[in-house]
Amino acid sequence: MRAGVDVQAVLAGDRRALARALTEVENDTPEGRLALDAFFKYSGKAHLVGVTGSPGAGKSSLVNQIALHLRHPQVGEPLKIAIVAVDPSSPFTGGALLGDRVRMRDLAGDSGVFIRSMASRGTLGGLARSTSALARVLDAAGYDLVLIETVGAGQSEVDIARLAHTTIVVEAPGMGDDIQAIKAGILEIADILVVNKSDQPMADNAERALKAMLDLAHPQQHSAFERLHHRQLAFEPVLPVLPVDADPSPTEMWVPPVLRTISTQGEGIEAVVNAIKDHAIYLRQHGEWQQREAARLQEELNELLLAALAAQWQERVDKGNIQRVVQGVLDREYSPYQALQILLKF
Ligand SMILES: Nc1nc2c(ncn2[C@@H]2O[C@H](COP(=O)(O)OP(=O)(O)OP(=O)(O)O)[C@@H](O)[C@H]2O)c(=O)[nH]1
Ligand SMILES: [Mg+2]
Repeated sequence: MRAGVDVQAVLAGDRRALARALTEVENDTPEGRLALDAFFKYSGKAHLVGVTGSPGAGKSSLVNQIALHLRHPQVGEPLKIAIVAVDPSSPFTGGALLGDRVRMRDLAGDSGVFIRSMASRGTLGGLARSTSALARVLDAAGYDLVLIETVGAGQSEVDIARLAHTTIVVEAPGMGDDIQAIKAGILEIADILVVNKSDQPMADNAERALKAMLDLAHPQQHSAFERLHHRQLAFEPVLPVLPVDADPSPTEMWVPPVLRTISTQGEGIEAVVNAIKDHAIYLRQHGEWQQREAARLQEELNELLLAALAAQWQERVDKGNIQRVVQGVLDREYSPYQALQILLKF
């Protein structure tokens, strides 16, 4: 017999129950959906930290070191850490998972760490949704910090920045001119920039290039989150967008630090951990933490509503009729707007 998700056991810290819950949620089963509903009210506390960057830049090594550091702090209590590795099953990076597991062994056996690999299957949108759902379960399960590793590639980078409170972009030296090409895009998403493999030659160049890019960037930039969400909300929301009472001071802006690390030797990690903590403080002090939660939840609701309305409409309407109207547009018989009027009457 198949047991469902034991929400209470997950909340009580049962790792096997958690693993099972994550599987159901990742597979988007009916049990998984019910569990997500039940977990929702316990979520909203964890600091979600995205780690992205080029294949092989050292993301897994860095994540490993950050987790180790937070588990063995010099002062204070160790945080409970969850790691979600979005398994890059792309042809470029296939096979990285085994390596990740090997490096993650430093953390194995620590009951305050939970590591989960996720297969990146399905559509990008689906991946973003399931990453967000897994993070929500881990958050509800009491993990203080959820590190989400994903290979930087266009949309997935933007998705991670929209999900995470703090986005770390990891680069390695020796990419020469590529670093310029690393697209001004990373400035849109990076809250913390890391030049990993600084034991290698060209680390200075990489650092300089990143700093130069930052200097060139618009000085008025707020955090990555703000830029993305303002852009996102430029889309017409279907639901009213409720304002959040927050007034970020324009005099105090988060400037993404550029930090050097040697993840294989654990060097420079403390500065990264401090930057993560500082960023969380910054977000909270400027009301961005709350704004971001609000924006994310409202977007989610908006998306669900749009999808449900479209599905309802499609169920109601005869496919043949839709096709005829679409054909009418292709034949220039109706304009798209006229077609819409017809479709809405079906
Ligand atoms: N010299 C040097 N090698 C490093 C450093 N950090 C990581 N590496 C090595 O670089 C390789 C890739 O490291 P990973 O941590 O797997 O990189 P990744 O970005 O997670 O890789 P993918 O997930 O496959 O994109 C491994 O062989 C690491 O041992 C570093 O600071 N210095
Ligand atoms: Mg990796």
